[in-house]
Amino acid sequence: MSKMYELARERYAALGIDTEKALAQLQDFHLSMHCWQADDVAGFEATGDLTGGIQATGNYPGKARNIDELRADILKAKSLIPGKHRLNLHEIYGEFGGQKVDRDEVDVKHFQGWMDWSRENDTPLDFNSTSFSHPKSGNLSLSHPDKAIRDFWIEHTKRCRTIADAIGKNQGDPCIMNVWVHDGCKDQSVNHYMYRALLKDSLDKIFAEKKENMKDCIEGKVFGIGLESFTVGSHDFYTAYAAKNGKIPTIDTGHYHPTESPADKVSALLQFVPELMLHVSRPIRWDSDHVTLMDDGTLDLFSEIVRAGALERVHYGLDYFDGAINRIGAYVIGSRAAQKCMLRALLEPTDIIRRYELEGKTAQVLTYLEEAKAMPWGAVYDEFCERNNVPVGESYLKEVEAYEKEVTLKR
Ligand code: RNT
Ligand code: ZN
Repeated sequence: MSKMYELARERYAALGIDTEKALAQLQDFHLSMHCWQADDVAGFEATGDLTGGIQATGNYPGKARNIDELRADILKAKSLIPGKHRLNLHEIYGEFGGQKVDRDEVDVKHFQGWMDWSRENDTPLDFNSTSFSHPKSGNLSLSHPDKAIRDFWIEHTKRCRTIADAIGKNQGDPCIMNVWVHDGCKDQSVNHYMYRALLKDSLDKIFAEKKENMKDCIEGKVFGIGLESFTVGSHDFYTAYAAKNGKIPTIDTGHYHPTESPADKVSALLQFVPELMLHVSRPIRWDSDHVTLMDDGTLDLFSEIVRAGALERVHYGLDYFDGAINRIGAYVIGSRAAQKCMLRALLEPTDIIRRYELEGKTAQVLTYLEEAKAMPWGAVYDEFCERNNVPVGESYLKEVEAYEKEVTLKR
């Protein structure tokens, strides 16, 4: 135990906070790392461009080109992140063995290798259907007026649920499956009621079959690039759908109006839905998917979860993809930043602040919130890294740089 940690433990104890308890809670805080930072959301179909209103910018050398490279990169990143974490897969990351497997043909067998990998590496998996980057996606998929196209995507998403269920069974822990579709209109349009009725109907068909080993999440957003005027799966649409059907809304922190607070959704939604999925990201001016940092928005989000006593009701996915920086570094920086936000939330002297708030003593509330910012939480995080045998502080960079030199720059 370091001297710094011992001092920190005493300072927190004086506020009634047990740092050992916070460390144990942080150990039990599992991120679902998104596989798609490793290759800028390309996947293994090799069909071409990223479409569906999302964009990865930058051309930093060394992205993963195949499943072996992707797995190696993920394991490298995981070795520099304390704790045990999950991996979030998209359907386009299946093991297709060089065959063309269309989205309505995908099968559990294409993920058998991932399931084996998951067991070997003690990394539970989560899953996502993939409606973007495909000739049949266009501007509309599950809400397409053409029944044949809708049916294609319904079949795809049903198959993804079957795969997620097999994954959940394999790992003895539910696989969290996210549905995000980009459906929308670039310009003025008048058939909104119809598109949303079609999306509702498609979702009803997709979710009709009960599955024991997976959980469904649905992710709304404000707009996508090239689909600026209208989004079929808006937040109102999915919030209502989730509340009515007991589904899990996904809060992607880049999917709201710039001054809207994703953190404020937590205590509202959890009154009506069983659980939440997060896509923690960092939007710069739009849903730009910059690497997560320890910023106010992320701190607020995790603090609201802890204050709501909802740690166990939330799944902690990451969702960013920056093609302009070292991608292993991106994983490590973002994952560690998310952990730091959670640790700071766990170390907040909330009981004291709650009492002052109920007594109407705002200066006291602000004092404790402000002073918490300068408390020695960094020493507690360093201790966490040490106990988990991963590099403390910026020393992980040496390993990121060595891996770049020896592996990714040779690609
Ligand atoms: C897009 C959504 C979605 C994707 C991933 C790749 O705006 O955030 O979650 O980022 O599915
Ligand atoms: Zn997302």
